[in-house]
Amino acid sequence: MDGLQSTIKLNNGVEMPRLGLGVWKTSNNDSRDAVVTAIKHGYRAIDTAREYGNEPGTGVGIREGMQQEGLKREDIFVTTKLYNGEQGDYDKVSKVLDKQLSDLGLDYIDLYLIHWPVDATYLESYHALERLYKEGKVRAIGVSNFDNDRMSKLLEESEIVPAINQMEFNPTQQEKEILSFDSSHGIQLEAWSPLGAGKSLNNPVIEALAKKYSRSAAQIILRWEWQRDIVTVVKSVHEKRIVENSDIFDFEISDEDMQRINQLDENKRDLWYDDFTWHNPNGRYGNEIEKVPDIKK
Ligand code: 1BO
Repeated sequence: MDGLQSTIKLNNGVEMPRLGLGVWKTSNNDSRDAVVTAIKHGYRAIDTAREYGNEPGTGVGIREGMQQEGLKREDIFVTTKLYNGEQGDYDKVSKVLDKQLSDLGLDYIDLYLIHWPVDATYLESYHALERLYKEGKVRAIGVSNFDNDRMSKLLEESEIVPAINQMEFNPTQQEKEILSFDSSHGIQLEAWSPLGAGKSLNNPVIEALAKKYSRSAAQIILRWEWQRDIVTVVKSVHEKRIVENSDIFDFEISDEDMQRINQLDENKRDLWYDDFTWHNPNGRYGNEIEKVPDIKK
């Protein structure tokens, strides 16, 4: 039976949970609490990033959640990302990863992604990730926000095919070309902003389907993504929503209704690399790095 512990096999054989908690735009304290709550309710995948500024809080949440639920490290799948201003050669990236591991309080990462394809550095950075993967510091490597041109170049000039491309994906942004290109190369698409920053929740088609299936709009969208075989990370810091977002396994959207959602695609991204520079972890999209209390022993 499908559930929060259902996994997908990545192209290197590693099993990754198909639905997880994301902590973008969340403070350290809120990340810690959300992660503990999510693990308590069965989530097994946690997605953070250096850029979010909340790896310390997320790490405490992971360790506290594991302790409370009697889980082992291998029961949780942790994703984090290499931030734009810290991309570079192996020596540089290796030090950054060590810092991220120390902030998270973990000794390996399950999935390490290049957060954005900084044109001057993404190839060199990916080669560094390949080496870190071979050294066993990360169990899988991948990218985020790579369009087909950048992905083609990466594939031509590297040895290991990325396991994941994490993209903005939701009913109004379905990344058809990227999805098709990535799938044809064995790269799994993963959704960030799966609810379209809340916009898709008020879409009349989604609202009508929510009524028809007696589900929330968020559940309809997350179930649609599930049936599309998209790996998804969804953010919430509220226990009720964390539970609601994962309660999508006891109903199925019909083929016809799946098509109705597929037709909502406007191919419009909310955020794209070319629109901004993004080098400050405490800047426009980051949180202040706070002192976060360690887990209660
Ligand atoms: C702009 C950040 C996207 C999610 O990682």
